Amino acid sequence: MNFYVMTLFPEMIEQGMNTSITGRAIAKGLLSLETVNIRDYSVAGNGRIDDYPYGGGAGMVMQAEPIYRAYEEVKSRITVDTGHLRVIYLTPQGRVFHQEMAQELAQEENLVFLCGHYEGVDERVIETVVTDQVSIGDYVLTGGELPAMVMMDAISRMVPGVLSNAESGQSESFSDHLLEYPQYSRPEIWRGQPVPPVLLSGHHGNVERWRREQSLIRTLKSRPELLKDADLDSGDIAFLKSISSE
Ligand code: 6GU
Repeated sequence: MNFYVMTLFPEMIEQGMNTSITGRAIAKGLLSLETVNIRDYSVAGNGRIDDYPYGGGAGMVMQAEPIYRAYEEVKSRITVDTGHLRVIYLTPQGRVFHQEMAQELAQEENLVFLCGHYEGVDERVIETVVTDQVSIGDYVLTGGELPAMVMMDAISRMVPGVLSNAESGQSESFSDHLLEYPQYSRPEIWRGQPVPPVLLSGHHGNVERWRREQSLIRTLKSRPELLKDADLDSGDIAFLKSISSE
C-alpha cells in the first residue's frame, strides 16, 4: 500500500504516520508514505496558494492550479497505470467514513489524499482530480490532515502483515456490528475493584457467554442502531429482551 498525501502540513502527516504501528509498517516496507507540499506548487512562485472567494464572503479559498500541479507530481511518481487511481478529498461534505470503506480501500495499491484548509478548495480542481469525498464524522475540523491520518490508520491495519498475530487476533468492534466486551488484567483486585469472577473461573463456555452478553449490553446502551446489522442468534435476542425489560 502506497499513500500519497497532498497537504500544506507534510511534517504533521509524517510525524503522525511514522509513529507506533503504522511507523513500524513503513519501516518494514509494508506501507509507503510520500507527502507533497502544495505550497511548493504556488502559481505566483511566492508560496501563496489561496485567494479571495468569487462572490465574496469570509475566508480564503485554496486555488485550483497548485493542487493540480501537486496531483501531477503524485501521478508522475506512480509507475503503474493510474487510470483508476483513487484520489480522496477530506471534507465534512463527504460520505462518512466507516469500517467497510477502510476494508475496500485497503485493496488498492495506491491511494492519494487531498487535505484542504481555509474555507475550502476551488470546486473545479475537485471535479477534475477527486474520485471520493470523505468525512470522518459530524463535526468541523481545521483541516484535512487529521482525517487523512484517521483514514490511513484504519486502512493500514487491514493491510496483510501490518498487525502482528497478537494484534489482529483480537475480536473487532464493528466487523460484526457489535462493540467489544470489557477486558481486565492483573491485579485481581485493583483499588478495591475485583475482576468479574467468571473470568477467573476457568470455565471457557461461561467466559464466552459472559463476553457475548457484555458486547450486547454495550451495543444496546451506546450504539443500538448497530444491532439491526448484527448477526444475532435466538439466545442473543432472548438476552437483549431480558435486559430491555429491566
Ligand atoms: Cl474530512 N475535514 C474537516 N475539515 N472537518 C471534518 C472532516 C474532514 N470530517 C469531519 N470533520
